[in-house]
Amino acid sequence: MRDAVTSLIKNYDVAGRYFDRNAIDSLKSYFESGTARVQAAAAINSNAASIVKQAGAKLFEELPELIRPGGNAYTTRRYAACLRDMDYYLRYATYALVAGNTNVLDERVLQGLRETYNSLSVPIGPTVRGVQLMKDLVKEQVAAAGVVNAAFVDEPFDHITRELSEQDV
Ligand SMILES: CCC1=C(C)/C(=C/C2=NC(=C\c3[nH]c(/C=C4\NC(=O)[C@H](C)[C@H]4CC)c(C)c3CCC(=O)O)/C(CCC(=O)O)=C2C)NC1=O
Repeated sequence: MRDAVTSLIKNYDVAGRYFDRNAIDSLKSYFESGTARVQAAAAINSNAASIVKQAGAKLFEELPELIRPGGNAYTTRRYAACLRDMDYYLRYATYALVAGNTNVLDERVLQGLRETYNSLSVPIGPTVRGVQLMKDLVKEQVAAAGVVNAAFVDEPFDHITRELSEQDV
C-alpha cells in the first residue's frame, strides 16, 4: 500500500535519483493540502452512515428495478450487501483521500472485484452511479465543514468509477 510520499520515493529510488523540481512541487502540493485532506476525512467520518443511507435511497429511487423481484438488490440480504459495498467504497475512498494516492483502492477494493460482481450478476452501471451519488454528498459535507480547495475529493471516487467502468467490457 502506498501514499503520495512513498510512491514518489519508490519512483526516484528505482532511478537512483535525488528529488528534482517536479518531485519537490508534488511533495509541496501534497503537504499543503494535508490539513484539508484530514478535515475532509473528519467530515466524512462523522457523516458516513448518513452518506451511505442517503446515496442508497437516491440510487433505489432512480433505479427502483434494483430492489424489485429479479433485481440484484432484491431481498433483505442483497439490499444489505449493496449498502455494505457502498460503505466499503466510502471508507476506502477516505483512506485514499488522506494518502493522496489511489493505490489502497487498487490493492484492497478493486482487485478481483469485477470477477466477483460478474459471477453474482451485480450490475456495474448502477454501482458506479451509487459511487457518484456518494461523491456528491461527500462534497456537500466537506464544503459544509468549511474546507476550501477540496478538488482532491473527486479523485478516489472517480478512480473507482473509472476502474469499474473500464473493466465492464
Ligand atoms: C473491501 C473490499 C470488498 C468489496 C468491494 C466487496 C464486494 C462484494 N460485494 C458482494 C456482493 C454483493 N454486492 C451487491 C451490490 C449491489 N447490488 C446492486 O444491485 C447494487 C447496484 C449494488 C450496491 C450499490 C449485492 C446485492 C451483493 C450480493 C449478491 C448476491 O449474493 O447475490 C460480494 C460477494 C460476497 C458477499 O456477498 O459478501 C463481495 C466480495 N467485498 C469486499 O471485501
